[in-house]
Amino acid sequence: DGLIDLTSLDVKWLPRWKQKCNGKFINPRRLVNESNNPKDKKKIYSLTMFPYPSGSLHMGHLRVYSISDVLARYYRLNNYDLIHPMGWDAFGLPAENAAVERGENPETWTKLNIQKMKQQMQLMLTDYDWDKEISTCDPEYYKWTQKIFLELYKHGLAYRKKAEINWDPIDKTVLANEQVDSEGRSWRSGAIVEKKLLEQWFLGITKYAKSLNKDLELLEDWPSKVKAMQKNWIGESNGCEIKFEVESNDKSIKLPLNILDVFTTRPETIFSVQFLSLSFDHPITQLYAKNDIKLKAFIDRLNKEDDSEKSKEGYQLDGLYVINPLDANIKLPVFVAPYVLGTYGSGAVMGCPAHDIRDFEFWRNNMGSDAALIYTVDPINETQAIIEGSEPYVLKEGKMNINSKILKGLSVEDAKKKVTEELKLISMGDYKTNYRIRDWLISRQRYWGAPIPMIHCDSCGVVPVPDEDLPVKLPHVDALLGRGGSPLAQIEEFVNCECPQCKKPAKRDTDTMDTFMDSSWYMFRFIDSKNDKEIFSKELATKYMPVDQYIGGVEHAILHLLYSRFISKFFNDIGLYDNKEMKGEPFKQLITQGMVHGKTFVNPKTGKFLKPDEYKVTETGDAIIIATGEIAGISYEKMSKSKYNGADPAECISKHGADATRAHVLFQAPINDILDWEESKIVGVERWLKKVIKLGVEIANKSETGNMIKPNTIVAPITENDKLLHNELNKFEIGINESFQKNPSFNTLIAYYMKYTNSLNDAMKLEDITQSYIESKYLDLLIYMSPVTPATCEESFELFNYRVENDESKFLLEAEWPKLQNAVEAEVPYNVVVNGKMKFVFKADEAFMTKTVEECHEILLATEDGKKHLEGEKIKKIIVKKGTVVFMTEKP
Ligand code: ANZ
Ligand code: ZN
Repeated sequence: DGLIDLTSLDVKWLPRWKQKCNGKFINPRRLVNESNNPKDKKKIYSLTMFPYPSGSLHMGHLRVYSISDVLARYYRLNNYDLIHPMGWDAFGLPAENAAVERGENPETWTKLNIQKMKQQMQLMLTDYDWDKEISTCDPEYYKWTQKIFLELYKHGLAYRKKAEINWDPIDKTVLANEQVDSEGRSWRSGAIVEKKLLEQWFLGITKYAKSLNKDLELLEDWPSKVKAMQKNWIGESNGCEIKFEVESNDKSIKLPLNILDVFTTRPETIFSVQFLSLSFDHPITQLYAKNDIKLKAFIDRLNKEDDSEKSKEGYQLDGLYVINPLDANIKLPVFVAPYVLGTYGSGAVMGCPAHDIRDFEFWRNNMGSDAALIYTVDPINETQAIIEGSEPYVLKEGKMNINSKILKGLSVEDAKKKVTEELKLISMGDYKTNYRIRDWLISRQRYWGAPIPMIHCDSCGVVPVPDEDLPVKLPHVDALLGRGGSPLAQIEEFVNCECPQCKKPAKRDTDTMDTFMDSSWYMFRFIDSKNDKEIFSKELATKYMPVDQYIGGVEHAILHLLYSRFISKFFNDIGLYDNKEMKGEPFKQLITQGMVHGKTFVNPKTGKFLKPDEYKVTETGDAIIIATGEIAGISYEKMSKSKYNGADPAECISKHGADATRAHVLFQAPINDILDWEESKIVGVERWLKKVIKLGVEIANKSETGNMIKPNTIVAPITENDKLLHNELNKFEIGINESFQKNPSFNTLIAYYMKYTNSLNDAMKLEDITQSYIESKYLDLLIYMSPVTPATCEESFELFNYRVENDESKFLLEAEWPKLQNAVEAEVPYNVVVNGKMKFVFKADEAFMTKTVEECHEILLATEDGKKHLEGEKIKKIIVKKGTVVFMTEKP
């Protein structure tokens, strides 16, 4: 097999396929599909998350595009009406930053990268619908992104608000909350994020919070982990809104309101409430801060401090108190407290130090350690008892005690209901559902994005750009100079314009949109990417949406998927397409591929990562540090430059060929799991592919038909060995088919291919086997394998005369997916041995092996030979093995 060079195969076949397809695509099967009547075809929209055009494909891309391409080729073989597009998520910061560094235009950089990546994708033999290609930075695309913004605006879902925003001091831009990690750092630059007040554009995703949460239940084919993350992000919380009357001893203070709303999930603790806390931006706080310098100083100080320690601090508002709505005798103090979020609920919280740990600590810190606690919930179970006075009872199960007055004796669940009903009766409270999700801040003070299509006029205010003036094009700049501020604001020809309403001079909005906006709707545009009249055709979108299969990384589990769901539901609601069944959900099935980890070598003493020239790997697989002779630590970790553990897909393809690389990446791990990349293990796949080709040579040489069997010809098994082989292959064929369905599993798929190959190989050594049957099955194997290793399959098919003599222009890739055959009745010969002597041969079907020995005895007794040798014998022992039945009789 040293003669077979796998790396030459894709190089040989790619141009031939391409030529056959007139350069339009690289899979000749499409020609067959196109000539079929599309009416009776079932649609499949198989979408892979489109990449950011960084310039080079990484191993994660190799993995996800292999998965998506194999699925697409399978669908083509099965005659689906398939959409399998590819495009570019091309706006965004990296291009802008790269452009600043190089002193050139981001567009130039982006276009070059797109070209490079497209070429690399072809080297992988991926077959995408390039006729549908889109790039989000193309005016023909972002014209529609702007139109969608205007539609949102028209429907009250886009608005401007002065907001305390997250300011990234390195990238000099505003970030969405989602782009700030739990440590308060920018997801991109890593800088500690600062707060600033700016007018910003928001999209009203919170109006969709309820349906975004509820409709997760329609997504049966999404990983439950992703659904849980979405649910958590939306943060639906069911509770009660309670009204407290506010009064001030100081009659000179005119309160902005005399009722304070609080949101609570524990209304049953109403009689445990010992204080109320307000957020910094609550109207009452704001009012007091105007006259109270100490309060203002308190707020300023805590606004600057880190989150961790400040939660216990409070500032009591002098002379202000509230009244418990269920007991007018209870008057409660009011604090301003940093732990109360201005953006959640009503920015006011009822404090229950006896039943909540945060309230307990706050109370102790502000009122001293002797301040009494009012417990109203008792544990049911003694093991849950607490030391009263020194800790809160925080469990949400229990029984209401005497302190809780009208609730006494009730369970927590019943008390919750009762309190809410009581409050409803006196109009002092009601059931309330809150969501943690905030509206989507989409303004970016950057250049490389879709300009927000709005105009600011001194007389008319904010005016939308009329449809006929779209797109608002990004002005061309030769080079971006620096990272400061908002680049568009510095380009006067862009800023200065005419107000569409009054025609007086006006100014354009100089913000661009968050790139998540570009990617929130691209799956719609793919369906109708050339439409220059509308965002997309309603008819086509109704036909092809939702996406049947969305393949991508789990890193998009929250934001991108949530934004797409929001926009897709909005399209459905305003009638841009109809998707009643799935309530506007854009993705039916979500397949999340795991990360690719690289083999990482580390010096165990220093913890430093080793460069490739700092260690060598021994035959046993250990790694030795060259400088010291010590053994290096080996682990698999996320690939990164700093760990010297990266692998380059293009390099792997040039070394091993596209087929082996694709098969290896799929074989090494189930789709959802982390893939520990080890290039050396590719030899296993290479050995198999060479075996397939060698087997083809052997079968072609032995052919009785002159190698004239056409792909997809069914040859019936004739001999017993044919039948046994048939049934064995049949099991693998079932496995192969299942590997593509519902939850694709490509590591098992390739294991089935290997078993299939071995079975055919073994069968070639048998005497009583029909060559034309083997030949037909070998061609089936090639078709089955072709989604994964198209070049190897084409090369093997070339050995057969059918192609050479009949039609040189025919490719294996034009064949159809083989129809699954049934198993046949096959008989296996058994040597029947009695007391160590072989007496006769008996033939039985495969079910014989599954019977009990007693049943086997009976079956044999019913045969002629059996009667002769076994009748009347007293049997001591029976053994049934494949091919033999052994009897021991009692010695006569
Ligand atoms: C009284 C109470 C008693 C509470 C108790 C908890 C335990 P989720 O589940 O996240 O909705 N809360 C309400 N608004 C808040 C705000 N703006 N900032 C900070 N905390 C706020 O949490 C709801 C609970 O968080 C509410 O229930 C309220 O405290 C607090 F033993 O009310 B609770
Ligand atoms: Zn105007």
